[in-house]
Amino acid sequence: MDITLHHSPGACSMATCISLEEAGADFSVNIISLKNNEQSSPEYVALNPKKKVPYLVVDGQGLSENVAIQTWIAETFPDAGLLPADPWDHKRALSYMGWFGAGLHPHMTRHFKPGYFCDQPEAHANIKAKAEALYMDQLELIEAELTGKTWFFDHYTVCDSYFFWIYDRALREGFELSHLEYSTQHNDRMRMRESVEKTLARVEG
Ligand SMILES: N[C@@H](CCC(=O)N[C@@H](CS)C(=O)NCC(=O)O)C(=O)O
Repeated sequence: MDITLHHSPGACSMATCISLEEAGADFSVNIISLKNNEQSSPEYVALNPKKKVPYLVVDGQGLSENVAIQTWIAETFPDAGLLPADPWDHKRALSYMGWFGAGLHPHMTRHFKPGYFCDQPEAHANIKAKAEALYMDQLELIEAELTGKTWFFDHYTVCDSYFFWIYDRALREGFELSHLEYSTQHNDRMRMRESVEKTLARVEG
């Protein structure tokens, strides 16, 4: 299988990369620098008109959306056990990933790029403050889910890879997270995993 992950440093495709490492997949990474607006280059738009990362190309076929890609990784490399086997827990895992992708990520985008949403620079600080508050509300809910737990389920899953990015990105944006005890411990635990060490060294620089 020929697998290429299109990724930008700091982007949510970091979670995809961690899961590919966890799966033991043989894959290459193609850097699409969002900082340099490479997602809008004619070459990339021809590949992925959504102008987003992650984008996974497997034997010439492309797949977008973290939820779908993470599910594909887990199902293609079943020995890694990256999704719960129980049907209900399996759907709960999809629910977590849907939540991270649709319930948190958009707030982060507003914090990171307020100019995408409003042309008036004087309003940007207000957009950022609201986005941070909305993101933090959701993080408090995740903290409750993680309380007393090592991982989201009774073993490591793609939800843990995805949440690593959700937390890490907030840290990079300067959000105060230390009071989120279990989420912070989750992050510390993740940083000790080979998949995360490899990802940070390989694609984050
Ligand atoms: N719904 C997509 C969202 C992907 C997304 O928004 N990725 C960001 C990076 S974290 C991106 O590519 N942004 C392009 C831009 O900022 O123009 C998913 O969950 O995979």
